[in-house]
Parts: sequence; C-alpha cells; structure tokens
Amino acid sequence: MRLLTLAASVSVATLFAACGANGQNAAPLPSGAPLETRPANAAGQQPAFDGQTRAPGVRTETPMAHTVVASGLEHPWGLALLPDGRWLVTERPGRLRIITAAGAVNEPITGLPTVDARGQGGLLDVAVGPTFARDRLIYWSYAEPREGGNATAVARGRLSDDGSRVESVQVLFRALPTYDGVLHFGSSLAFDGAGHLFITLGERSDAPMRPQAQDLGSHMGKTIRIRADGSIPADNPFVGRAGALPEIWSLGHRNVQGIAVAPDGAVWTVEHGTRGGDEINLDRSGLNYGWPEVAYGVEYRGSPINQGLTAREGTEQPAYYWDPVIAPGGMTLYDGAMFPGWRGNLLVAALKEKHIARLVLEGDRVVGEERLMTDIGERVRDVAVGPDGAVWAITDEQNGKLVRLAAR
Ligand SMILES: [Ca+2]
Ligand SMILES: [Ca+2]
Repeated sequence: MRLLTLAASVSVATLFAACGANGQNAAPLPSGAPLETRPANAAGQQPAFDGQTRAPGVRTETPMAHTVVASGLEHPWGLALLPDGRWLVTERPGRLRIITAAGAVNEPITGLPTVDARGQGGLLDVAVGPTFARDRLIYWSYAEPREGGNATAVARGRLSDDGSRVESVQVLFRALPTYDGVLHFGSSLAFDGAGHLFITLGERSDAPMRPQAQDLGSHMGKTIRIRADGSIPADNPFVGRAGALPEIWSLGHRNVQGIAVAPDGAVWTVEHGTRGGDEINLDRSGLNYGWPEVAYGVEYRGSPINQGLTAREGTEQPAYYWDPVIAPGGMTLYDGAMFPGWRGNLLVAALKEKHIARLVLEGDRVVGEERLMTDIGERVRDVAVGPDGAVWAITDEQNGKLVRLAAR
C-alpha cells in the first residue's frame, strides 16, 4: 500500500511537470468543435443559448488507462467510498458489498430490507453518511415492494464494526404514491455540507404517471431534500403550502440517477430524457425543470413531446443537454489530485454510450466535454473519485466490474 501511494505521488509530480505551473492539462481541441457529430433526434429544435448542447470537445493530454479491480458483480448500481479506502457497491438484485481497493469482494452485507428487483428496480444508490466517523451510518435507496406495487424508498443503518451487516435499520423516506410498475425509480443520493440528504426520483414512466412530475402532491419526478434523520427542513420550498409534499426540493424531472453537490452547496443533477433529451440541471430550490411539458428530444416512438415545446415561462432550462443521448447514470464532481485540470468538472457515467463524460463547468454553464474510458465497452453505471484522485466506476452488466481509471 505504501509503495502504491509513493507511485501515485510520483505520477502526480510528473503530471504537474507536464502540464506547466498552472496545473492545466485539459486543453480545448484546436478546432473547438463539438465531439458530437451525429444528427439530433429532434431535428427542428434549437438550444436556448450557445453551448447548451454539443459543447466544444476538450482533451486531456495526460496518458491514462483503466484497470479492472473486481468483476463478477451482478448489475452493480451504486458506488461509495468508505473513509478507509474500501468501496461500498450495490448490486441491483439486492446485495450490498464491500470491495477493497485491491479487489477483494466481501460477502453481501446482511440486514438490508427486501427490494423489488424487477425491471429497473432493485437496490440502487448508496452513500456514506456525513457523521460516519462517529456513528457508522450508511444510506441506500431501493425499489421497495409494497401492497399494490412498489416505489422508491431510502433507508439508513449502522454498518457493523466488522462490515458484515447493517444494524438499527430505519426507512427514512418512502416515495408516494405506490405504483405497480418496473420503470423510472431514479435514484441517487448526496449530502450537502450542512448534512441535508438529497434524493432524486423518477416519474415511473408510464402514461398515467408521467404528469405527476408536475404535481406537488406526488413525489414522482421530484428531487427531495430531508435531514439525515429523515425529518423535513423548515426551509424547504413547499413547506406550509396546501397540497404540496414538504420533502420536495424541485419538480419536473423525468428519471434522475445522478447527483453531485458542489462545495458551495450548488446541487447538480443529471436526468434521462427520451430520445434526445438527457439533461444536466443546476437543481435549485422550488424550481420547475419542465418535464413532461417542456423537453428536448422526441418520444421513443419518434413523435414530438408536447408539440416539441422546449421552453416555457416558469420552467428552467437545462444547463446542458445531449441529443442524441448518452443515457446518464451516476455523477460526481472531480476534486482529486491526480488530474488537477479536472477540478470542479462533472464526471457523468454514460450507460448507452459506454464512457465517462467529463464536463468542464464555468459558472452554471458547460464549456467543454471529453469522453473518458471509451475503450471500456460496457455500460458505465456510477462514478466516484478515489483517495489519490483516480476515477473509479462500475459497469452495469451481468458480469459487472469495478474499474479504476488513472494516469499511466
Ligand atoms: Ca427539463
Ligand atoms: Ca451514486
């Protein structure tokens, strides 16, 4: 381990030398041309502002490569770093495991509630609580089987000292209404610096459910904000409004499976669109992100969504969108030492396009895009940053893998 640390610091030093004093190692491509050259699905739509889609391609000069750390994981879904450098990894059928940085895969952790693993359901995201060092609390989201169907729920429990089980499990949040379906459960979990827990959800996809993304009396298609103990912060935007659920932070989302909270408290979410409507949003309190009334892209069957409307008073524009889509999974903000030029960039797991998208942010805009790990050949489900700044990801496959992307 000591040798590995030494090797990592040598490569960082080399990297700094190669990039010059400012640590920038991510130059725009000489042309400034976007990476995406395929035709858009929604041929008639225009972005609301320059750079809202097809940002200029950027390229990291530092040579990098990925290594497979562990394999044989069944549809791994959520990835979270423990303070000791090991990883918590969920498998969608309902297993949560600890995997060491060297690739030792532990037996499933016992004590988790049953999940409904049909379709897109199952055990979903996992997060380490902000007070883990003191109470060993971990948090996870899942499709909860219920009388009459299922819905997304979030629970927490104490990871036992030996890591073999969770104790004192509490369900903190239950999305309503219950629905008998297998699509669009979301979800992703992140804490802000003040200890609030953000939960992203889907709208369950089916025609009768889709409009609920606009309904403040339903959790469907919402971003949720609660405290770490499940209680509702008094400064949530809809607290006290008749007919509105007080856990709601924002509305008008389709299916959000990635979230990252910046050090300044800005909440970024990434959501699946239909054909041509994957979105990055700066997810702000009380705002309406449009779905299904306003959207980029077209229905899967090719017809327009609400007559192709892409903007409307009272709805927020995405900070960025992809048409054609990448099918985004998890997301993180890069803050590591290995790639100093990436600090403050978003890294987005791309399922359909099988890479990690690196988005360069400037304020609330995306000004550059790079595709990392394009040789993986597997659906990338979640992404996180390791202690030394290497990027870790899991692939959503029957034989799913935990991989590490690092400077060579
Ligand atoms: Ca939207
Ligand atoms: Ca995640």
